[in-house]
Formats: sequence, C-alpha cells, structure tokens
Amino acid sequence: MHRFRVVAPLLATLVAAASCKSDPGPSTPAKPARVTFAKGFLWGTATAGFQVESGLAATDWAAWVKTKDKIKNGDSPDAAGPDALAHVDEDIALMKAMGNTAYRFSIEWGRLYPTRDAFATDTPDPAAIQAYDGVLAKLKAAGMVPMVTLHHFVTPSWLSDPSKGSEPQAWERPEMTDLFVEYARRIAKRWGDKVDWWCTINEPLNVALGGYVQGSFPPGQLLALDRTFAVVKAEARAHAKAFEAIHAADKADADGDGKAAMVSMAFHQREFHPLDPEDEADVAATRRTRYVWNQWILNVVVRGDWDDDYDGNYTGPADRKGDPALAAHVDWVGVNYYSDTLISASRGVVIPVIRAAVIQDNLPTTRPKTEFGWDIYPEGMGTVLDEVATYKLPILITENGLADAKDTNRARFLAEHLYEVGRAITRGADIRGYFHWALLDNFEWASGFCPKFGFASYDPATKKRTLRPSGNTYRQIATSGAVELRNIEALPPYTSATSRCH
Ligand code: IFM
Repeated sequence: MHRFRVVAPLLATLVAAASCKSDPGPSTPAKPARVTFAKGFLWGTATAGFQVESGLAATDWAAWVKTKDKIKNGDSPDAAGPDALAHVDEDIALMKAMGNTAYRFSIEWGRLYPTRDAFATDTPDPAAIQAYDGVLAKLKAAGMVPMVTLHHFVTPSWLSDPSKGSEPQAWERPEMTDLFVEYARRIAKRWGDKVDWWCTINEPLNVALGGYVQGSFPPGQLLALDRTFAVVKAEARAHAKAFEAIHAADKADADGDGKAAMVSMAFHQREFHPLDPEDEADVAATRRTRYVWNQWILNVVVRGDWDDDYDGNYTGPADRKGDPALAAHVDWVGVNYYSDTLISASRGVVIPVIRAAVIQDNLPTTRPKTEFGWDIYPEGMGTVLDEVATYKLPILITENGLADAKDTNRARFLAEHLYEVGRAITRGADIRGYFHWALLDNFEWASGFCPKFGFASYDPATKKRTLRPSGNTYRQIATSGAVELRNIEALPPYTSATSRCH
C-alpha cells in the first residue's frame, strides 16, 4: 500500500544524482569505529495483529481480502498466516534467541469487540481477553517490554465496510473518534499495569494514502484527496484525545522506570529526493512532500500547529497555530523508516495538495533493491532521525526492515541501520529503542505473503518457525550494545534482489 506505482520516464542522468548521498565526498567526517547504545535501550521486533493472527473475521480487512483482485495471489492470513496467538511461546523463543528485550504488537479492536453491541455493552470476547492476557503474561515472564499498538490499519466491520467505499468509512465516520478513544481507554485501563509503551495509530498518513489515494486499502478509493486529508485530520484529533484517555486510565508504571504511560503514534518517515535535482520544480515539490509526509501531523501533536491547508504557513481560513487541545500530545515519537522516495513535479501521477508525483518503487538509483523494490538506504535513517530530533522528544524506531526471503541482505541492513541510529544518538538524538519489522514473515497487506520481512520464516502448514541466520547478527548487536564498523565490513556485500513482490 505504501507504494505509489508512478510510471515516470527514468532518465539515466538522474541516477547518479539521486544516489549521491551514498558517495561521501572528501569533507565527510570519518565514520566512528563503533557506536554504542545505553543500557536499557529497547531491542525489539514488531508485528501487527492482522498480519500475523488468524480469525480476525469481524474487521474491514477480512472483507477486503475476500474482495476480488485486491490481494496478490488471493492470499489470506487465516489460511496461510503464522497464527501468532496460537504460537506465543515459539515467538518469544525467537525473540530470546535474538537477544531481544522488547516486542511491539497490536491489540485488535475487532477481535475484542466483534459487534457494535459488544462494544456498546462493554462485553469483550472472553477468548480474546484470554489470548492477549496470555501474550502479556508470557512477555513479562520472558522479561520482554511490550509496546502495544491500538490501530494498525484494521477497523472493526461495524465501523468500516469496504463494499460501500463511496460512503464514509472508519476515520471518516463521525462516531469513529469517540469510539476509538473509548477503546483506547478500556485497553489502557485493563492492561496498563503491564504496558507502558502505547502507540495509538500506526502510520496515520499511510492509512489514508492506501485507502483513498492508491486504493489498495479499504475502502479502495482512488485519488480521493478531500477524503484522504479528512482521514488524516480525524486521526490526528483522535490520537490527541486517545493520548489523554490513556494517561487518565493508565497510572501504573509497568517497567519500574518511574513513568507510567508513554504514548505516541508510529509515523512512516521517509527520505525524499528530487527526481531531477537540477529542476527547481522537482526540488520545491520534494520540499512540499517532505513537509506534508514527515512533519504535518508531528507539528499538530507536538506543537498544536494546525495547518489546515497543508501549505506550510498558518494563514489559511481554518489554520491555527498553538492549539493547546492538540499541542504536547505525544510523549515520544515513533519512527517507521524504510527507504528513499523520488519526487517529481510533473512526471507521473501528480497528487494535488503536494503537487508532486511520488516514486517509491524500483528507483532509478544504483543502490541495491529489496524484494519489495525499495532501495536499501541506511543514510536516510540518519537524515530522518536528525529531522525528528528537532522536536526534542524521545524517539523509538518502531519499524525498519526489508523483504529478503533468502536472508542475503538482512544482517548488513540491520547493522548499517543501527549504525546510523547510533550516529544519530551521538549527534544528540534521544533514541530509546529499535523495533525491526518484522519478527517473522507475515501478511504484507495488498502484497499478500510474497514479501518476506521476517527474521524468522515459518512453515504455512505446521507453523513451525525457523530463525534466519541474520537473527544471530541481531543477537550479537543487542547483547553487546554496540555496532562495530569492522563487523559491518566483514558482512557480505548487498545483492540487489532479482525477484520482486510487486
Ligand atoms: O508491513 C508494513 C507494516 O504493517 C506497516 N509499515 C510498513 C510495513 C512494510 O510495508
């Protein structure tokens, strides 16, 4: 869903320029021999309910996967997924084998409350309660710090019906915000003594882009810009209210660090470059895209700056600067970083508002590509972290990873990205943890099971997990609390993926 398949003429002359950040010039400072991480840094992996669980029938995504031609190969998590709730012990064993100390996962609204009536009467499904109780108890017994996501793309069916895509769904519905806030309050109250790290909404912008621009997510709309931005605004407001509800409901300090709830969102932050760095229009379009993509919502929930028309100025009819109801509504910033993006002002499908075409897949650069068609670009992690550090809040990398079925690139990818995280820390960023996407192979939304993002693979029939060798690299880094440049150099060079999952 994150991938905008914008077919642009790929100019050979742009290739070197677009990949120039990989070629350090003579004035580049020497790279440190090692970077280190403080004791207590969270070493984790991540998953999300619909991607690894089965039986989430009462959700919009369950209906979406049954819709013709929406999912590659017609894949469905129920049939071929890793069935995570039935394999918690095995999954915790994987985490332990990698020296992990933390795990990010979601608690699914549609599993706990499959019907509107169940929600209205606060009668959660007992099996669901038991399942998540079990996950949290087992994580605690294993010494793992949980991070819980409350909305990772999936909405209960009673609030979102993809078969009626022309009507308002999920975040567009007037009642959604208050119901989500109530859901957040209940979860924080029930499990606040076990959870400190809360992530309200995963990738708020991407939910909207997938559902209303690209049409690859429910409700499957194409270039419906007004609806896209209405969704983003609703999510920003819902997050701010959920932030307050969670803080009011969860006063328990689960991990004994002196703080109770720590609440944020996970933002999909990308690096952006102009398709043609010599073209001023592309440069300006890149600036606009970076602002709307990486900064707009952060400005709302950190500073209360409500830039209603997304133009970067607070001068529009509904623009507001410094709204106290929205400002200071994150305790930390969650960064999902994957790769680079090229921006053109004119070549490809130009999206109004940003007035830019977004090219995310198979970039015309010399960098190695993942099986998802994304560039491997660790330096971009550093740029994004420096940008986020300007908000002066703790940061957690809530996702970072690659599709790599044969595990040829994962160890180097992990080490190089963590090296950039370490360097950002030495430049002053307050980074508290890193969650690799993903613990194990999972359902990659519209791309089905084709992309293999996991440290572990699993047998679809027996569900038996097998840790890929890169898990040893994670263990070595996590247990030593350091990344050594010489260890990175000893790893095999990247191999560009020859197959693609889309
Ligand atoms: O699998 C997704 C995840 O659900 C959200 N962030 C990006 C990942 C890889 O595309």
